[in-house]
Amino acid sequence: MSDYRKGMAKTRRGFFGRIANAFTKSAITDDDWDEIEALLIQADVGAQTTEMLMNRLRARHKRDGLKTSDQLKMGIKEELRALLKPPTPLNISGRELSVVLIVGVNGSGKTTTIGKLANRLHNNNRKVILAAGDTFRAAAIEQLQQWGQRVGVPVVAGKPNADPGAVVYDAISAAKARGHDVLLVDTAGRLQTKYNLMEELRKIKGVMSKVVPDAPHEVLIVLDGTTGQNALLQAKGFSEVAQLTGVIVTKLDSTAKGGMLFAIQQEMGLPIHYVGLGETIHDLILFNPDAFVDGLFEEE
Ligand SMILES: Nc1nc2c(ncn2[C@@H]2O[C@H](COP(=O)(O)OP(=O)(O)OP(=O)(O)O)[C@@H](O)[C@H]2O)c(=O)[nH]1
Ligand SMILES: [Mg+2]
Repeated sequence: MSDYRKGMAKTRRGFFGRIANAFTKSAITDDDWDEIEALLIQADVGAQTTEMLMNRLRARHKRDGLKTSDQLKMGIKEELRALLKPPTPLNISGRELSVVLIVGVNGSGKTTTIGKLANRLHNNNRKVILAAGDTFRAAAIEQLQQWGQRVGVPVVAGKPNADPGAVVYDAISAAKARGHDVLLVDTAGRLQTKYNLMEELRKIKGVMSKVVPDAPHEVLIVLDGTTGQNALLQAKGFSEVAQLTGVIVTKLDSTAKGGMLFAIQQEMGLPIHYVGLGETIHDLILFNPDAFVDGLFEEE
């Protein structure tokens, strides 16, 4: 809980804090409802999800006679909480080798997240290995190798501009030969609208399933928590090509919004596994819906 309180200070001072402050008057006027609705939209909750929330809140207001600002604040917290599913563990156990493909647009935090996730799994006694599937961006290979060193896990890499499918093939072979049980595959950032790059992703997936028939076992999109509604378009675009299985939201420590998570769960139905609350190796936290909603509103 305290990780969320600390990490989400910006979010709390932003739009959700203003929602909480909207509940300080004794009587709730029409203007107040409009203000709450506008703030939810500005906090990136999304038009569709906001409308549904407002309807539920109004119904609740009528039914339960929510009068004090505290009651209404509790009401909105409960309704927001109800939009979030409890987290599910990653599907990376019970087989010889589990393969996790990490995808997303440029700079969303993929490589950093792989480093942090590798550290978590390594500390849980998993035999982790990393694949430097971003052969495109200069210095991407070194960046992943540095994470590998920091965590203490091997990294399989090719030459700059090598075919990422070939690197992935080598990494799976190495993982099997050396008895590793989790392979995390980094990929180059790409816009979901770029056809050729999305086809490359399809090819990478194809290579995986050729070597390990049911791989990849997880396809996780890393979404930058400061992106807002565009994150939904990213998730939809990547899902069409790479059949996403889950989401990691980074940089929640750097946004005054954070409502994107509600829209992602409501409209995509994808599980959110982890959130990034900072740049250090320890700043990847299991997604906790209760702590997240508390973190949006509660004062220290
Ligand atoms: N504040 C904060 N910064 C983060 C978080 N996660 C990643 N970053 C930063 O975001 C920047 C980009 O991270 P990368 O991991 O390189 O992103 P990427 O998606 O691999 O980028 P490309 O490979 O270029 O597509 C770095 O400066 C990271 O330190 C987070 O949870 N919080
Ligand atoms: Mg990267």
